[in-house]
Amino acid sequence: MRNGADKVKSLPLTFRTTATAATTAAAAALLAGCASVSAPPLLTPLGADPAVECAAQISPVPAFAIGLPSGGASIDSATLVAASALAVADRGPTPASRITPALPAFCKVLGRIAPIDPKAPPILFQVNLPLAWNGRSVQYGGGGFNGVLNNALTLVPAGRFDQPAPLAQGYITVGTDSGHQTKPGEAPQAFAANDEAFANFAHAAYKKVRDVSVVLAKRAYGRVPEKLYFMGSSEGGREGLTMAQRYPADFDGIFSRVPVINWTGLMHVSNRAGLATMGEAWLGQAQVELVHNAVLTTCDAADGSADNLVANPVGCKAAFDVRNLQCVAGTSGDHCLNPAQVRAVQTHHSHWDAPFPLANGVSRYPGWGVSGEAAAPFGPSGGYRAWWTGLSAPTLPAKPDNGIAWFFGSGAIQHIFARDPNFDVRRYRPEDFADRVRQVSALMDSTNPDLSAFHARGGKLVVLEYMADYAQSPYAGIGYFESVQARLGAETTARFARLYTAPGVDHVGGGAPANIDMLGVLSDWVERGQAPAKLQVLEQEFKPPFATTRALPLCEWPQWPHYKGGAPNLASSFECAR
Ligand SMILES: [Ca+2]
Repeated sequence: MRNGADKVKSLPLTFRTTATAATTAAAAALLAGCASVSAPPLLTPLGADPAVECAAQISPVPAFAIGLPSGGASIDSATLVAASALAVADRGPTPASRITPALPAFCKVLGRIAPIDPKAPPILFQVNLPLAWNGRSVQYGGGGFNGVLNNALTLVPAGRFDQPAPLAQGYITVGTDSGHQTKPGEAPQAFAANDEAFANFAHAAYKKVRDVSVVLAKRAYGRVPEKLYFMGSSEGGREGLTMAQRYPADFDGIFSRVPVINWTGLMHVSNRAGLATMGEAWLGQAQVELVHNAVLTTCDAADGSADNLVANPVGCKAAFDVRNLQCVAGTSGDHCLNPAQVRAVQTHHSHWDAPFPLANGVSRYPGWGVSGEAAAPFGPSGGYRAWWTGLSAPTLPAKPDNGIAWFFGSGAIQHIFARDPNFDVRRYRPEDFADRVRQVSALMDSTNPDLSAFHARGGKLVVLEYMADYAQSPYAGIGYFESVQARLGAETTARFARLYTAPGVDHVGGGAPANIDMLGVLSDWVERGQAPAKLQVLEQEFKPPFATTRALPLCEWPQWPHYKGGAPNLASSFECAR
């Protein structure tokens, strides 16, 4: 993953000091004068001398300042980093990863939170302190199984390419490795052998790092953040929901993009996805394109606009029947699917039922949807090949070019549920590990529909699902949101939470318009009481000024963008309706 670290010049610290933040009104007014006229934020400088103040961050944070049983935090380094310029890479694992946003000079604080179990790894964190602070913070969520330090310097999830990163807007930004570092050659799930490391990954690390970051803010600027935001995608989206559910007092605004909500279900259905494509059931590139094109033939024009976008993926899933692609008896080849391949796609589209209730009474993981099946597999990644089928049929143990679902799912069964790295997942049955499955589900699944405490404290939540996501099923997020509505009532839910769905977009934001300034949307809602309305998602060029090539209205579930006439790349040509 690219970041700005290789582009910035670090200024070594030559002295230490105990100076506290100077927040003189004159300096704040001077800085505030640079902001917009309508609502100038009061910017707080990082001390009269930022180098001195940055160096002062080096002192430890005691365990009692952390709201969970914990060791204390120590600061490894506090470094004033020079400003860095915008850069765009030719390729990257995700669209947003190609953009390295411009950053102003800032104070980079690296540290670690000591574990309770001496065998557990520390929780590493990075807190970036702007030289002119807007009084708020943004904590970044992780991805996959984490295990790498998130530097919180990138675009936020779904962020527009043409907008500044939060740090450049004056936010403190916060990232963590969630309490383990994945070592080269080691399975990404191996860390879970240690219970404290696993609990950190599940929820505790994000809470502990949040509490440390508040102490650092107070130390640096003389006051705690007025508003705290959490923005995460995928695993990071799960972390955001987990914060709203477990620590409802801690964040004011949370954005969960493509969240891995029912984590236990997803790991089981991902393992199933690999098993379903072993042997002759595996789909190669020709078969993937066959399914993709058949979906487009069935559904593209049927939504009103033949624009290579399936705008109504729910209706399309109901209309599409993969059995129509089955080879007639006695034939085979790239123009049709063999019966095993047809069954594999049917399995992929169908739900998975746990043999007993998981956390919060959830026992079903919904099947995947349709559209975007043949999206390019790597850089940016999407479609069946990246997540499901890979570039070769699944093997045991998984090979690097197998689908990520198999890599993640079979590894999770082995390392986390069966707790045997060599376990043969072909004979796995959840019933045989029922206690452990329930234990993991209680830790990991962010399926608690009771967000009343988060609502009562004024918290705001936005969930965004991409409907061509093959890493996790967008229908899991839809199911979760409907469970919140069922619990709290649709009217109450609408006062503090929204679910949006964007058609044609893959897990990482490619394939269709996906970009939106959700930090701006959230802060308008949290700080000015302006609920989200008339949102749009953009597809943008990968070069400054990042011109918009296509836009769509971003519709609240269960609406989707209906074509009403005009150029199909303009949002004004569509309207949200059921
Ligand atoms: Ca269409």
